[in-house]
Amino acid sequence: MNLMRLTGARPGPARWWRSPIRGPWLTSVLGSVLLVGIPVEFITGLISFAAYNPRLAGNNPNSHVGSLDFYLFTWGGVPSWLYRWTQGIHVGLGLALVPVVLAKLWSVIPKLFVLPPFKTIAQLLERLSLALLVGGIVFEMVTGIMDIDYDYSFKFSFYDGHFLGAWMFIAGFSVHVALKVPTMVRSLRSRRLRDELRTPLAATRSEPYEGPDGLVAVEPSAPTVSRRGALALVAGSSAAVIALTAGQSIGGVARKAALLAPRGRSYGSGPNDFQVNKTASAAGIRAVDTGADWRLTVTGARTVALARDELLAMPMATHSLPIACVEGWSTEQAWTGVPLHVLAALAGVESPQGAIVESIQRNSPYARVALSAGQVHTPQALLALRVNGVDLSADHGYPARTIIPGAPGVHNTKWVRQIDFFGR
Ligand SMILES: Nc1nc2c(c(=O)[nH]1)N[C@H]1C(S)=C(S)[C@@H](COP(=O)(O)O)O[C@H]1N2
Ligand SMILES: [Mo]
Repeated sequence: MNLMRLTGARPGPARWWRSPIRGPWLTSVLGSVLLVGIPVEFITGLISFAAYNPRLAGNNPNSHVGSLDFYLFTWGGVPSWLYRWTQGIHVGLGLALVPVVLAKLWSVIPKLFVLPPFKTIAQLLERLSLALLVGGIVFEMVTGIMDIDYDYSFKFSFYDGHFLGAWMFIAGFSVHVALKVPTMVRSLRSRRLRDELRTPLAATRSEPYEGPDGLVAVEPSAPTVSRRGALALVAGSSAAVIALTAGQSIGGVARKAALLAPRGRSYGSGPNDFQVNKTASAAGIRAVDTGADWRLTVTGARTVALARDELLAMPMATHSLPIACVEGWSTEQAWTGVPLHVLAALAGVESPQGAIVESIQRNSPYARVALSAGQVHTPQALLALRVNGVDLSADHGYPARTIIPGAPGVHNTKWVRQIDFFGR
């Protein structure tokens, strides 16, 4: 395709892109995968934002949308596996859908460059919904992947951006689905998937020409890939993405296969060998802060300061609980420590309505975390001192860290210095 041809007598988009497999059937197959996948992403995403308990003062201090909180509940004593699964699915499925989205965009590319862009008001509205749809999905994929990669170079809060982007995207998505489902159903019926999967390159023909507004090229070029080949490429890419990331949540030897997982895959040896996001030195934790002079301060009806030995002498519990990071990785370990409700009672608060947990660490949005009543009441919620039978390592939060069942990873504060309990 040369420039003359591109600029010559208004060839129209259908002539620029001539792949013989581009057409309503292929677009509809890809669209039907997204029709299932996108709602799962949206719902697991909303769960994730709710799990941050934005309505609790103190959470998301950098957020502007925390006050837009429309959730009718606070995240409380939920099953410990819940967030691990919803967030693992959100990130895992989100990454696996990237090849599908790219293929879908490729399949409709003539539509994105239609000239003039609209002739009627109805077309204008459709174009606007397309802008939200395409702009929204690209924005969500880019910010999501940047967050997983620990790249916060964008100049807004990820929480705000990914949340508002999701709502804009879903608005465009809803309009698009309402407009396109009839076409999708018709197109899917026009060819059988089973037949298509048996059709080799040599027998690949373009779909019937639909006119200048359609996806099928006026003059299709000779096929270089069959439809089944294109679908296999997309499915294979998605499978590869899952294979190279799932190990970060499965753990054990599988973790070594998580080549796409941005965090290191080994953290030394022994009981403390599991994921570390932020090391003690990266968090600016000095040895003097965590040495013999360290005290845990608990406040409520009274204030009590406790040395680590005093905590170890209190009634302790051991629970197998996950840390489930918003970035999708998770890891389950056996934590030993003092249940939070025991500490609340020590501070004279018999029925706590919530708590604020503070870290020695400064300059981190999560150095101060608000917990809900349900989270403090959950018998399994711990101030952990030990993990897998040994003391916490410096990187895992020595002298003490909170482990809250079913809370997002960031709410499991490391290097805890103070806990304020509210209530009576
Ligand atoms: N003080 C402090 N606590 C923290 C963090 C932190 O940066 N500082 N990171 C949080 C995050 S994002 C997660 S997922 C969990 C587990 O992080 P880790 O792998 O660094 O232990 O700890 C949380 N607790
Ligand atoms: Mo995290």
